[in-house]
Amino acid sequence: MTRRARRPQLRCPHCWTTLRPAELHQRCSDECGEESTTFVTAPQCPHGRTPVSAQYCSAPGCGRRLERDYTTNPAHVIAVVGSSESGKSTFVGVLVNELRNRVGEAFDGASVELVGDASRTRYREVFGDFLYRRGRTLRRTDSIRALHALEPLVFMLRFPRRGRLSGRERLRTGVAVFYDTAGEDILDADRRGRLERYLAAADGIVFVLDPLQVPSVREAVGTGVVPAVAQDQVEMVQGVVEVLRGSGAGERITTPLALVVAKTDVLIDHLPPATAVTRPGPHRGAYDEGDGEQVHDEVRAMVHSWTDGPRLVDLVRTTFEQHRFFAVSALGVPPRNAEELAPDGIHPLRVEDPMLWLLTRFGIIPGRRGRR
Ligand SMILES: Nc1nc2c(ncn2[C@@H]2O[C@H](COP(=O)(O)OP(=O)(O)OP(=O)(O)O)[C@@H](O)[C@H]2O)c(=O)[nH]1
Ligand SMILES: [Mg+2]
Ligand SMILES: [Zn+2]
Ligand SMILES: [Zn+2]
Repeated sequence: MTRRARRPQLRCPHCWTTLRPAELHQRCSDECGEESTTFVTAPQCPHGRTPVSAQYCSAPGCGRRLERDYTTNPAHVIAVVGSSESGKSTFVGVLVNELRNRVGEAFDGASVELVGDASRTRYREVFGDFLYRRGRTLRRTDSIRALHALEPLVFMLRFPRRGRLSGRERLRTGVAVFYDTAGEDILDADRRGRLERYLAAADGIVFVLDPLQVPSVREAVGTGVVPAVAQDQVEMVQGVVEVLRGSGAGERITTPLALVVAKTDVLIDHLPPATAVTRPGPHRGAYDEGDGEQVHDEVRAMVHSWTDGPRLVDLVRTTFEQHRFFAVSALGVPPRNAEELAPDGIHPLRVEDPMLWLLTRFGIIPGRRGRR
């Protein structure tokens, strides 16, 4: 397993400026009551009082708040890309909920929490309230979401990990930063510059493949809620490759790529009888590599059978040093219509798999080779 050397510097997750820790700003606490309140990080404010613990980006025009968890732990940036309406936002929204609520159960003593009020508010307003309180789909026309586009969701991950030699349990911590891009970002030349910066900074990429935008699949599954768009999935992956190359990536791209077939609930009747895709993920206390490989083989074969599938499989094989296929259903069942979710709620299937695989790449959780 290759793990990238950690960078000594820190990057602002909002403006991507690289900063040295000593360059970060701090602010006076409310009690200080002085007019001029921003200063270069120091134990005390210029007025001799204790500053707020958070630090702030010192890049001109940014000044965004960086939580302590972010500035003191190695950060792993995960970019979520894919065509319009492929299910990226729903995937992120459901995954965050699963990580916060269920990962502690599967990984004894682990916790995953959104960091800072900005991330928590953004999650609630953009994802959580729609999906879990109002039973609504995440419509891209929604103005709140447009406003928050490309804002990061920052998580703190804490996983207990037993030292190989000492046998002692220590907490492995890491920060993951999630970006949910919009489908248009890949194809629109004006937006590519921004996407390029995010992808260049990414330590892992989740590419969401929408089976319902593939002509052969769309034909096979028939009616139901189908996306208004049908973008060429190969072209989208190709677009991401071009963006990565534009930002200086070499012939073989080293950023791990998770290719995630979304919306598997619509494929149920078309999967092989003993499919691994519809049984719940078995990852408890570690990422189960055997299961991961089985799903990978099956999903790769499925993608291969799609319209233009062989081109897609070939493209990722020749381009990405580390890639793996996944299959998830964020909702578990198709939505009732374009606006409303099914009345019995959200029952995700394998939505955590890609994230757990990436966490093994980052060295935050262990991978386990089982008997199979
Ligand atoms: N059947 C099914 N539909 C889903 C699933 N996840 C998302 N969808 C539907 O797919 C459509 C698009 O979902 P979004 O999450 O908004 O897709 P997106 O990729 O973020 O779209 P843009 O932001 O426009 O690029 C919505 O109608 C969702 O309800 C799923 O797990 N199963
Ligand atoms: Mg979206
Ligand atoms: Zn900044
Ligand atoms: Zn002060």
